[in-house]
Amino acid sequence: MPLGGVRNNGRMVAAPERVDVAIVGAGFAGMYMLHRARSAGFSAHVFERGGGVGGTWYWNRYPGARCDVPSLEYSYQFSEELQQEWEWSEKYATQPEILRYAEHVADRFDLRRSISFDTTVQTLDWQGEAWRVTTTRGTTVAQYVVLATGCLSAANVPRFTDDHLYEGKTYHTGNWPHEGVDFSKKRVAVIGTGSSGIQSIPVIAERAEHLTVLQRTPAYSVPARNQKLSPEYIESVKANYGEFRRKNSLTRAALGGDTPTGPHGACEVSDAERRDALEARWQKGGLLFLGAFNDALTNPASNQLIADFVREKIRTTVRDPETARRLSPDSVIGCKRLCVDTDYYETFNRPKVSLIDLREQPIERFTKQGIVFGRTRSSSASTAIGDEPARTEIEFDAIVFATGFDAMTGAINKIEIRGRDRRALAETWVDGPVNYLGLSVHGFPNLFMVTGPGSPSVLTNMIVSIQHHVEWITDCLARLRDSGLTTIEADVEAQREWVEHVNSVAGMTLYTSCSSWYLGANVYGKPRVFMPLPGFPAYAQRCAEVARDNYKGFITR
Ligand code: N01
Repeated sequence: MPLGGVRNNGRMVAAPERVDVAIVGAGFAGMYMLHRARSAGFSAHVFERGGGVGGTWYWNRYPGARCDVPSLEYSYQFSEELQQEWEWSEKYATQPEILRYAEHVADRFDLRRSISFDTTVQTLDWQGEAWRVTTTRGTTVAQYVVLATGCLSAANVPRFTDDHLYEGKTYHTGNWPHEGVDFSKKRVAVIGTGSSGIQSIPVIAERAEHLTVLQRTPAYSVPARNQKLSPEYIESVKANYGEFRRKNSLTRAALGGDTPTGPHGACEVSDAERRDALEARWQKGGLLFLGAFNDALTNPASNQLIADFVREKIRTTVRDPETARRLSPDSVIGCKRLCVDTDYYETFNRPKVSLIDLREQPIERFTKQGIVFGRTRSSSASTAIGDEPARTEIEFDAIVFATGFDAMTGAINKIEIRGRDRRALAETWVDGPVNYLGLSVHGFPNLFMVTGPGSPSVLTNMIVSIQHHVEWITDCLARLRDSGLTTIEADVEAQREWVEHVNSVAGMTLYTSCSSWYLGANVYGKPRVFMPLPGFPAYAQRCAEVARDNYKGFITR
């Protein structure tokens, strides 16, 4: 069952035989790493499997794809000229606009001459003093390697019985054809209702003859309230961009400094006050909905009240009570990443959209024309969902997999990485991705991760975390050079303490209470370890202290 491919729009740049810093990935992390390393006087080269820059925004071209962090925040802050000259058009930028921005950055900072596109890094071998980087096109020796591989870049494509028999078109949201897909006059299925599904479903529904949404777990979604940005608002942010950025970096998720988290717990206020606070955030739209109260992700009772509010919104939006019931999650809100939508729940009021709850009607097998759905005991009383009777084959012209990613470690594990004593990273990580500061792994000298497991990464505005990591890594490399040192590696004891710290911070929250991709629970056989560290400001402070303390917890030689 081949999934739709992508067109290559890159150009070929040969990699040097030797380089100070080899960078894997030309997304926002890899591009900035290249720029920063060069600016610090290092030779650097990027290897990118795609045909262009942009990383996640290069691959995720599905209908409706846009960022759910406001564009004035989801952008680099390292260059005042760049942030002043670039004009975002909407509160939440679309994928094409973000990709244009990435391309602009690549041109503006003359990055492309040091990027080999269409080049996949296959193995990394530590040679005692440097890394041998083997790609699909050759070999380069690098003193340092930076993995800028992205947290959500290895597509998760679940296998189903007889899926090879299906003869219609199949697509994964994270690997969308560059030429786009015309769904008009097509009977389409979307599998998955995470952020990608929730963004694409309303847009696919516009064109498709019929859309069937296959939902395993309902997600919580809040309205985006996207809008054009007014010149006055842009000007007001740009007039004091530094302060705007500073305020954002002081929040837990490094975003939304202008809308601070409410000062109370949800149980500490009256019903009317709670409703007003939640309604105000609902009307404003976006991820900061969860910041109405300061204990949304620490107090189960508060979380329940916030979840009740959203369930009521679903009930009052979706006209068919059965469909509304099926769309209503019963889990902890925010445990899986909150989704942000435009007309998601409203879409289920369209006669040409149906919902199949896979917990009641599981996918039994694929056929030449479509999917056969089974029936569970709990669903046997009701044999129909929307127009579709239970235990039946439904024909589809196209099936969209919005089934997510092997997050945080997936792209790293695709590379065969052998460190000191030829030990494989996959072996070191067999019980979970041990690391120090989310930046480094014991036994793998001179290897850095950008927004790796163990760092706040996906719980934050990614660009803030990326910029922080890149700057920390570059400063570290410069300090080593200035001190006449050539290798750095995480100390095993510091690593053990760090893993314990991440687990204990995560354990104080409700994040660990559901089967999320943060825990690796969406990928069969993946160890269940909560990977990101909640809380950007404390993390950034710790990294600064480590650096000030001569890279405490690292062994340097
Ligand atoms: O992936 P997901 P995503 N059978 O893992 C279902 C970021 N992002 O691509 O919940 C049936 O969230 C799965 O069901 P379940 C953002 O951080 C950001 O949507 O596992 N269903 C779930 O419904 C986001 O969190 C933006 O039971 C199966 C869905 O597929 C992250 O990327 C936009 C299945 C996967 O949801 C990932 O989002 C898009 C199976 N075998 C993404 N396997 C923005 O900035 C999986 N599913 C807006």
